[in-house]
Amino acid sequence: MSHPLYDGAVEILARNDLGHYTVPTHGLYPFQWNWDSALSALGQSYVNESRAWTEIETLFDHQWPDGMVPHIIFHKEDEGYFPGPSVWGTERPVPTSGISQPAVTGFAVRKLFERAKDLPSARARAKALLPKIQAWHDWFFATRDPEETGLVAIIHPWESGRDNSADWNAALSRVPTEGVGDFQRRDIQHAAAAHRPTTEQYQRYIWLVKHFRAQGWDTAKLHDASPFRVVDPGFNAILLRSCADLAWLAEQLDEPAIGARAKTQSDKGLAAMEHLWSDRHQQYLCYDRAIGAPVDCLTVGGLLPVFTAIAPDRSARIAARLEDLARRTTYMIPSHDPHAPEYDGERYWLGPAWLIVNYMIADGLNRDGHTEIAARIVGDSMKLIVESGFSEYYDPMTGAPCGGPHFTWTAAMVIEFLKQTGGVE
Ligand code: 9WN
Repeated sequence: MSHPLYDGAVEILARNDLGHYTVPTHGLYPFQWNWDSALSALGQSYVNESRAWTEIETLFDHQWPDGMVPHIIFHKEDEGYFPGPSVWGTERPVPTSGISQPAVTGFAVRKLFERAKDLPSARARAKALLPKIQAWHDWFFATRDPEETGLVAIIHPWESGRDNSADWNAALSRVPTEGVGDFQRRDIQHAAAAHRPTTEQYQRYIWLVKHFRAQGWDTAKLHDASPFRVVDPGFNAILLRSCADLAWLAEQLDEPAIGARAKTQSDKGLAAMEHLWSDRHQQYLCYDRAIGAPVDCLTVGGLLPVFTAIAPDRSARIAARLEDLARRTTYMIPSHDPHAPEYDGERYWLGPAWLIVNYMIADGLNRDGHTEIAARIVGDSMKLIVESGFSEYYDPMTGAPCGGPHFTWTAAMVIEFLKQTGGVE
């Protein structure tokens, strides 16, 4: 059965499909992005199962020998994006960036496997991916958690996927801008400057890239060498959910050693996550590892832990926080609390709602039985599409479309929501 929104979403996936990988949107983001690919594969799996596996396989074809899976793969040249391969200078056979992104692939591969129609192929493809995903997780724990706390730090705001979140303001202010040199931003040629990070933030982003490049992209050195080291509860929750899902997959695929390792990582991380809980704010907070202090900031990063198996009491409190936000917002979920001073409803991760975040949070809420607030989140997501199209993100008060148009992972999430709610068969 066809449905206009389903058809529209399928059209966007096709429009952005370059054969073995998908761009988030043409123009603004002309390459393959890490977590975009994993989440987009979910929607794609209903349209073309084999193509969905290919999306993730392509990503892992560009895994570094040390286990890292880069956040961007520059499959072919395109002058329309800054910073491109010459700024990163990672000297990989196919150029890539030198930092990573939220490790949502373990979760996505489990979903692809569970819903597969072609089971023999799914078994073979999941089994081949399993050790690669485990190597990536191991790389995170080895290089980003040198003191073995159970939680990893990001060393660049771009790694979080929530680039200009206020969570990074204090840590980023300690990153210098001296010596960065002149550069031309390309993003504001494709999207409104008011929807994007500031140029001062870009200067600090680029300073970090140049600093890491000066270390020869030796990823074992970068954590300690970086002035920016933040433990993000959202980022860790995604990684820990992927570890748990990988453990589940390993059991199905007779890989007991991977299963045991992944489970230990998930259990240890979940216990450590408790240290990020704030009783005062009734949500999790980031932790600035460079100065050893929590980050007093109310962002969606602190609500995302509901995506992983946190304790029922914590999950209930997150649900209550979301209910409170729902009373103050037209379209859930604002990426930043509208009462907070830094809130800006159109500026990227300082307020706007993102469908991928809505999807992950609704998934955890449904699992834990908080179905009413989950339904509100899914309902708002669909309303945004009907009213404003398949945009990158949306103003949570007005519903105005922001950022880039014809967005792949937004379309993929629409397919997911339609399937979940029985909107399409
Ligand atoms: C930098 C592709 C990516 C997403 C991120 C989002 C944005 C890039 C940018 O676009 O970041 O990685 O240039 O602004 O913040 O989450 O993966 O859609």
